[in-house]
Amino acid sequence: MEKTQFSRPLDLKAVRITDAFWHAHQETVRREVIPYQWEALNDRVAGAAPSYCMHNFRAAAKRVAEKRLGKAFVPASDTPRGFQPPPEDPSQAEPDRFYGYVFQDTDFSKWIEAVAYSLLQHPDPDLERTADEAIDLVCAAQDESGYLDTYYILNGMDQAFTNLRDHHELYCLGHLVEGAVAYCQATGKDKLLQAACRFADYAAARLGPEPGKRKGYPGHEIAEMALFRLYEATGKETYRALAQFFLDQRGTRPYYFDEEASARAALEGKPFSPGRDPGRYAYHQAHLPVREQAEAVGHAVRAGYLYSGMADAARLTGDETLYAACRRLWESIAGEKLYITGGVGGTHIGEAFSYPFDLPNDAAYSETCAAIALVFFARRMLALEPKAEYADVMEQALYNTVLAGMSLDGKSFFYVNPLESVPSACRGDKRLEHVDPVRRKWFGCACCPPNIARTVTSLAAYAYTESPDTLWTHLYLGSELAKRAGGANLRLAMESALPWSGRAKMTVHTDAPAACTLAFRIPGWCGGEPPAIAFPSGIQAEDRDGYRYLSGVWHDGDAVVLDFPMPVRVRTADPRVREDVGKAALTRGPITYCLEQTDNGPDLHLLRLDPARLSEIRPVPAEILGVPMTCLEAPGLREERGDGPLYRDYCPPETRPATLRFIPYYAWANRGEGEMRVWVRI
Ligand code: FUB
Ligand code: ZN
Repeated sequence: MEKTQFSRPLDLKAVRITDAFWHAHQETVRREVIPYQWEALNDRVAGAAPSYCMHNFRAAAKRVAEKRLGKAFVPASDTPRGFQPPPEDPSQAEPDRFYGYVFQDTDFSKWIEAVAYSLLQHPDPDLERTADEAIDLVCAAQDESGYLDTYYILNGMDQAFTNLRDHHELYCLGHLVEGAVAYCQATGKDKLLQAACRFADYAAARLGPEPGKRKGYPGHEIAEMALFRLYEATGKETYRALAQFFLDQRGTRPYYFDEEASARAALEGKPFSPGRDPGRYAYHQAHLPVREQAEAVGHAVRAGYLYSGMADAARLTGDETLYAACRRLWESIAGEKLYITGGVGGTHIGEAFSYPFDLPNDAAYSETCAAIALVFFARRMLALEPKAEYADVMEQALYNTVLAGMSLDGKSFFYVNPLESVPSACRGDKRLEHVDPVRRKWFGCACCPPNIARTVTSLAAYAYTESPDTLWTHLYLGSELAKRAGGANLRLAMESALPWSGRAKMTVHTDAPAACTLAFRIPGWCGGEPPAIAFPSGIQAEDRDGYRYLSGVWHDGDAVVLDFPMPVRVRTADPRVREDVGKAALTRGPITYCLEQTDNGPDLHLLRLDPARLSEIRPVPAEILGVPMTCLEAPGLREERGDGPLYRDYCPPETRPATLRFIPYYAWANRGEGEMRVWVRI
């Protein structure tokens, strides 16, 4: 790993997405999700759980104003611990009380981040005004000390930072920082950034290696990568040092989470015992110092955010041991714990990674946020070393699980993304209690919808990275971008037919001949078939780590035409994935496909692909809710259910021919409730 070779995402201001596929999704987020989210944050959505997010900021702003006037703090007599159940009817809310989850503030932070990215692509003075007013309220809720977490402002700041394991203050700080940096970069307005810096300064004054400071780290990671981002945005070393401290401290002994729990118990005059569950530290990835970790474990979102922070640190410091840990963790995920939909998290117990190769389809957790966390990690690994394996997984997660998290109309969302769904089982089986057969309008714990919004609106940040003389294309998105290289101002126009066909073209516009390298990922989904890549004569080509490097002097009007084979691939899983034995999944390009009851009738488990006719599987153009896409038709068989007793003597099942119609996984559950499955018998 050579630090000099690190690359970085393009400044979002330098890229404009024109892509037919993704621009449509960005528009859905802009037109539907962002306004809807704002209504949800303000408890104005009929039929959806009120968020109380902005209510909490209003209540905290009132408290802060009263404090300034010297009014004594009187906590509610039943001061809550953790989740504070909100009244169903927002008009019943008490103006001084906190409601919802301890991390309710992050609903705002993720919303403002998505707003920032959206404003970059699509200026909107009304939305910007709403955002500015929201920022005024959030900033009014900041304590004079810089502390800014409404849960403790309203329930007693003397308790701040006493439960880092469970109470998410550093998670709130992390999301606030992410939103604030994005909003400042998009609009040039730094009011929220100043507030985020003050909160980060507050944290840095109380947490760290120096004597007198707490030796704690986040129970839910994100502050690590957010503080690295804040450091890069402001140049202030304090933030880098705090993020680095969080990484270095995690998993060391004595366990900080036990120490803080013990201190709380002592205050209450209660005995403390750490308990004997060996998994209690792994849930928070605190079972080992980060440089010793080798297996992705615990809560999958937390894990992905931690690994992203570790990769940031490796990039900023060139720390080889951190890089090696990132590599091992990446291999653990990609080699043993990744769904074919790009989802992660095989068990709902702890919303977590399960043991290697435990990837149940119906009971999958595969939280939308966890796939997003994996996208973050992949992007950071790409910045460390451009290897197509990272971009392949990033693309797989984006086009499948991340997109499946949102309905095609942007009006409902999945939190859990199973690979097999039978609605009656979801309702009848305790094991599947966490699985929704259809998307919901909103969630009490609404982490996923705003996470989708901020990811989809910032997609350009995942498509490219650059170094002074090289531009890497990781994702093929129709886009226009600017880059300075070889003493010239380049404007590059990418046209792409993905994900439905493998054709893409990059045209170079330049004000002077420019010596530089354009590197293009050769997607893993080509399946080993060689791509056809045409480029101007005089340009040198070299293949490395799944990228075609084209180097030389580029002239105005030069073009690179890429034609990637996009065969239908019939995929099987490692036989250690017990649930997939005897089954196959279909993929084409970055898209993973599934069967739905609407197209294929009920009892999808009785359908089989015909192994003798796999070459006949063909792509067919289709529309779902007016959205164009490519579906697949495959010759297959349907087993007859037959009447008879529960158990019967074996005889070969009767079958009849059936044409199996597959749709893209991301588009499932848009046509009412019904069965779905990705892995089909073969
Ligand atoms: O705890 C904050 C977020 O809520 C997590 O990332 C999600 O898994 C959900 O539990
Ligand atoms: Zn989530």
